Amino acid sequence: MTPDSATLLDSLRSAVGSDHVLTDADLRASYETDWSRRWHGEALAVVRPASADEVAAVVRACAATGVAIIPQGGNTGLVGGSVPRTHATRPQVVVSTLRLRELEPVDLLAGEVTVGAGATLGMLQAHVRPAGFGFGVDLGARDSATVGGMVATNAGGIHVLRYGPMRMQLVGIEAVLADGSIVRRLPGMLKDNTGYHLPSLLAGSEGTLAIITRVRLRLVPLLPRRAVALLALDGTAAAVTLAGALRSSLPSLAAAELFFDEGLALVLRRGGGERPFREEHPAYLLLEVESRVDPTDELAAAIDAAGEVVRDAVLASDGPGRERLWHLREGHTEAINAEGVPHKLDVALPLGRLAGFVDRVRAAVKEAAPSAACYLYGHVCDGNLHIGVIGPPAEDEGVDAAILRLTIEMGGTISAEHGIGVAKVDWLEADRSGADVAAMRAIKRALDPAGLLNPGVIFRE
Ligand code: FAD
Ligand code: 2HG
Ligand code: ZN
Repeated sequence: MTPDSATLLDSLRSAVGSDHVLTDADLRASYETDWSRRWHGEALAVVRPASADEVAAVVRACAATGVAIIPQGGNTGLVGGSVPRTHATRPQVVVSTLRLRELEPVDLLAGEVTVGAGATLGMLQAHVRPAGFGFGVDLGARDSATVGGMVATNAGGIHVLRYGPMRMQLVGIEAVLADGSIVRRLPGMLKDNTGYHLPSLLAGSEGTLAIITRVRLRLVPLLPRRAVALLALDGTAAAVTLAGALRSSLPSLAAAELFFDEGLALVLRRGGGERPFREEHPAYLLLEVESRVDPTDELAAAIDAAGEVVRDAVLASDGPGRERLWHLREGHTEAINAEGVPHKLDVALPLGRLAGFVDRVRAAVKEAAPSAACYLYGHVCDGNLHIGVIGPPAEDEGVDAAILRLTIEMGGTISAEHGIGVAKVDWLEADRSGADVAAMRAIKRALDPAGLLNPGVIFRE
């Protein structure tokens, strides 16, 4: 250990207490490898501050010694941005937000709440439910993903078609900047046009501009009655057209999720359960409707009205039945991870091109990695497709490059909801214009001139 490192550890211990500076390799391990196991690096320490002031003291100590800071919430991110870098040019400290978990009372007049960045989505949902509210963003990692991590990645998930991504739920923010100063604006006013909107800037910044410590969020009415249907269709184009039509004809529509038979078979093989339909079908569309009154009949009528495009359908209104159907979609991520270390891509296409992309991306993967297994699934109304590839070694970028090249060629985006992280750092300039990237770099330089916050994420160092 260098004298500088020893000084830094002393400063960190006096900032947060010795119990919350983890230097032992066993204790650090779960913070150093990401959820997919593709990304890994070593940290000098993992630090667990309990307040914005403690975070500021940690940042100042790291800044004084030039040590890089890796902000981390639930470590469920899928682009390698939440763990230390393998080939780092300087020592790294993970700053975990998991002790920033305060849940303030729901503001019933404004329909808003302020919560600590380390609270999980599940904690937020359980906190606001008794007050008659729900939260507009939901995703499969709800019991681990933190609110701060979700803001930092501008997470999307299953209800974007109705409420938009995380950025659209943000009313205010508290965050620690790279110089240790604290910006705090948690006004409880949806209307606040006083200059640049820092919450919007920090949404999607992936830990490169600030450490978010608290957020003020707008809430949505709790719609407790739900029904889910799984439809068998003859392809992606039918799913896109039907989901598009249901946006206007089925006002209670809350989710429309697409998957295919390879993924369904894998989820059943890994997690057990029965096939929902006797035959295999080219595509499956899961629909969820939510309302104050039972929306089952409305959903059934919409499926009837769709006519022959629906080859088969199952519908569930009771909790266990809905969960069984949702598991067929949400179980994809875990089932693929259980097969090996996945290559994970998260793209979006203009909706008119999604079906063509599905055909072409399968061919592109076959050409780049002939023996690989490829799973496609996603949020159809957002044009957002997830691609999980098992087979090529983790460090082999060939299949990733083939998918991203095709995405750009077809006018799509290389990151729909997971971010750039380290995984797609060499692709930002292929997706965004030179002027866009120059403006982003200018913001980064202005707020973090020494490049301390999450170096190597979004931009190559
Ligand atoms: P982490 O993984 O800890 O961090 C993610 C990024 O945010 C990193 O760059 C990190 O440095 C930064 N960060 C974290 N906390 C802070 C903070 N307080 N301040 C500044 N920067 C911070 N994502 C979706 O968008 N939609 C989905 O449907 C979805 N489903 C998922 C399902 C599963 C099973 C899994 C494993 C992941 C899923 N994800 C999904 C990805 C992941 O859950 C989200 O990206 C989530 O927002 C990450 O939150 P986290 O707290 O785990 O963040
Ligand atoms: C989902 O929609 C998540 O299930 C995770 O965004 C996607 O497994 C993935 O890559
Ligand atoms: Zn997703």
